[in-house]
Amino acid sequence: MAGEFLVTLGDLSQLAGVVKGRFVKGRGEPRIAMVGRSNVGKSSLINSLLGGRLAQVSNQPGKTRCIHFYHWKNIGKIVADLPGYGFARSSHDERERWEKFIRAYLEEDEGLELALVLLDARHGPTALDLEAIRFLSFTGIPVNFVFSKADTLKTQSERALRRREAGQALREAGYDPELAFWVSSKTRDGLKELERGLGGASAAPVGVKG
Ligand SMILES: Nc1nc2c(ncn2[C@@H]2O[C@H](COP(=O)(O)OP(=O)(O)OP(=O)(O)O)[C@@H](O)[C@H]2O)c(=O)[nH]1
Ligand SMILES: [Mg+2]
Repeated sequence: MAGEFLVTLGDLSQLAGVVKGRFVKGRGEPRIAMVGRSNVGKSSLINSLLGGRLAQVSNQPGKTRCIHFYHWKNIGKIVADLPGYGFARSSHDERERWEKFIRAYLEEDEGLELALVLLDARHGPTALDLEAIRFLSFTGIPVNFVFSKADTLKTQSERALRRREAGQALREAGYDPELAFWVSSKTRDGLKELERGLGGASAAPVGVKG
C-alpha cells in the first residue's frame, strides 16, 4: 500500500503536542493539506491516491471531524485530511470551533508545502470556497485546485462548460486555472497526473496569487 496512517489531531488542545515547527509527530516530510467543503470528496481522494481504506468516507457530510495525517509513501509526503467546512446541520458554535481549529493548524504547521483545495466539478467554487481560498492566499500558503467527482460530468459539452465556468471563477479569485486538476476517485481519471504534479519538491505547479 502506498499509504500509512500516522496520527490524529482531535482538537486545538492537541496541536502543540503533534505539530512542532517543521515536524508532525516527529516526522519532517512536507505536508499537503486537503481543504474543501464537507462531502466534496477529500477522504475519498486520499484513499484513491494512497491505496486502501485509510480515511473514513461517508455520503453524510461532516464525516471527518478531526485532522488525520497519512504518510504518502510514493511521493514521500504527509497528507492531512481536514474536516470539511459548511455542512448545513452543524450549529453556529460548532462551525466556529472547526474554523478556529483548521485555521490554527494551517497557521501553525511550518512544514505545510501546499493546500490542495477541492472543488466539486459540478458546481465550481461556492461562496464558502472563495472565503477559504481568500484565507489561504492571505496566509501565503501555496494553493492548488482539484475539481473532484469529474465522473459526474457525463457529456463532452457539460465538461467544456464547467471547465470554462471554473476557469473564470479561479481567474477572478486571482489564480491561474491551468493549475487545476480534474479528477475522479471513482473512475481514477486524473489521479496519475495529480500524483505527478504533487510529487517533486519543486514539481508542484504552485498557484501563487499574482
Ligand atoms: N461520483 C463520485 N462520488 C464521489 C467521488 N469522491 C467521493 N464521492 C462521494 O462523495 C461522498 C463524500 O465523500 P468523502 O470523501 O467522505 O467527502 P469529504 O470531503 O471527506 O467529506 P467530510 O469528511 O465531510 O469533509 C461519498 O458518498 C463518496 O462516495 C467521486 O470521484 N465521484
Ligand atoms: Mg472526510
